[in-house]
Amino acid sequence: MKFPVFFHPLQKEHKPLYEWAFGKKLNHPETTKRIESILAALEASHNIFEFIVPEAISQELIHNVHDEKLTQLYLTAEEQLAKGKTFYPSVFPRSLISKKPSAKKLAHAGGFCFDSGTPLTSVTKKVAEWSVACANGAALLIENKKSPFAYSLCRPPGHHASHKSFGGYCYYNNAAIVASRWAGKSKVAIVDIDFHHGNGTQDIFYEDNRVLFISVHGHPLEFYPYFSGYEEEEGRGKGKGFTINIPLSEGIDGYEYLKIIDTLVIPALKKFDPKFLILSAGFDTYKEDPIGRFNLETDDFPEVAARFANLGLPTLILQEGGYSVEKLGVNVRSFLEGFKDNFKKIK
Ligand code: Q9C
Ligand code: ZN
Repeated sequence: MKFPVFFHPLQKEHKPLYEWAFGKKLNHPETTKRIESILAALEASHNIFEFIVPEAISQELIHNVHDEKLTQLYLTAEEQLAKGKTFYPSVFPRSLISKKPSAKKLAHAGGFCFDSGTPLTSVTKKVAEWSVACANGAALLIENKKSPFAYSLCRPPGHHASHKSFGGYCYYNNAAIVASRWAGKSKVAIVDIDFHHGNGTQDIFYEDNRVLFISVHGHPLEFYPYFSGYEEEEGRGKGKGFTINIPLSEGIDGYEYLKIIDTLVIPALKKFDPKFLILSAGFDTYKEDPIGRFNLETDDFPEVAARFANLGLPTLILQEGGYSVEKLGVNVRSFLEGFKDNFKKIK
């Protein structure tokens, strides 16, 4: 059996040009070169990977997780922005007595957004929907037992997007949308191995005991998203204990990283005993990544993947970050091959 890979060509139309960070206008790291790099690497191994174009999804699927106002705002961008024009929110309300933002006014977008790196365009709604569709297509294949695992080339990524806010290059939370549906029937674990804390996914399931969320990331005292991902965040109410944050200092190498996976992540997963596993797979942990500050090498990725494959769980692997366009494709391929080679059968 080949490794199923979900991708829709319309995801290529997403072209954020720049981001505002530290008072500067920077070239946007989340470019179409990223998918080109991944597609080229996987296509070069077409004897191993099978490409599948997903079917469209319903709005309802998205609104199991996201406030309809978020969709309304993306629709406003679709209707009001000329082709190629971008809108960057620059006022973000903080006051508890502030007026509720209107999803019909682009100038109010800051009311649904938490950073200045995630622009709206006329295609935001469409591309974000196709990214969800990839995740959903892969999820359906797994739950229908057509394949024990699948990879979804999600772009834009999702793990920073929360119930009613976008940011961190993310518009809809692909992982959370699948997890929320699966959690209706079975226990689900999400392991987030992107360099950045998956604040959106954490928020969405913070009071939920059906979804275990584990994130291993650069310490938020130093790194984006700064305001979440601390060790003491461990869930609330009946969700207490079902969020696990493992912030790490910069420069960590593959050996140290794997030790964290082996001693903290895998035991927590075994204890929770989920029926489904979702990997929020970011590759900005790579040593040459322009944003991340860990030191993982290409050969470390199959090792990381092997740890999860050994669990023998139905597993959905979702693309999150990873900005070394030179090596991103090779790193993704190494990870997926490592996963496939070590997956025996569903336990
Ligand atoms: N230019 C994901 O990896 N900007 N999002 C940092 C450095 C935000 C990363 C500033 C990073 C968001 C999905
Ligand atoms: Zn990231």
